[in-house]
Amino acid sequence: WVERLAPGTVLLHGWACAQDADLCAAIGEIIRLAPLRGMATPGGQNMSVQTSSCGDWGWVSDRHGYRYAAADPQNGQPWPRMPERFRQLAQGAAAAAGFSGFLPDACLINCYLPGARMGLHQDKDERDFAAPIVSVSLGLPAVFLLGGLRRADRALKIALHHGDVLVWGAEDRMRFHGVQPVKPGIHPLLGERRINLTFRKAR
Ligand code: MD5
Ligand code: FE
Repeated sequence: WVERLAPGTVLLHGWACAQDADLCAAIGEIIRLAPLRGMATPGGQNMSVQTSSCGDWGWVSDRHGYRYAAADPQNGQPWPRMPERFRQLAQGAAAAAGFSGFLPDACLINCYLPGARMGLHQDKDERDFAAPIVSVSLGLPAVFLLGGLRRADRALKIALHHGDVLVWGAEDRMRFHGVQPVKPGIHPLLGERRINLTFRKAR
């Protein structure tokens, strides 16, 4: 079912469940070409989440800052192509949430092992804040923190399960958000991890 959490925030429960095996196979192929890796923040902290990317642009972080890069810094090669089914999934979910014509050029793959978390932050490395962001949750469940436009604003806790798709746009695009530490568990398809696909228009 479709749940509007805020004016520009829509949770599509189980939206990706029917194609979970196809998505997992595609993720496996991408991370064979561009392996998941831990990145350091500009402050020198190691992130607990492991990341990779596909599409025209990949999100990278190092001592010089956060940015989108056309090549994987680990091997100098372009990121793997974004599979057609990824683009269709993101575009369809965005349209169902009221954002038609979404054409993502970047897909970040975040892998959370038990204990991994993401601190409160805003997504502001993209050029065009008018495009929505689409997030697909797979594997172990997680508690998502949906904050406000200021860091100190109280955050809503939202349970995200396998197959859930969240779309953010308009006035909610710049909300602070994060993910609480993932609890240990075993998912039948993905095993001991949560994978999140984040689709964006980076450039
Ligand atoms: C995740 N990833 O579950 C999340 C899904 C990231 C990240 O946050 O930056 O890699 S995307 C959540 C998101 C994106 C844009 C806006 C908002 C949430 N929001 O306004 O809450 O790995
Ligand atoms: Fe984010």
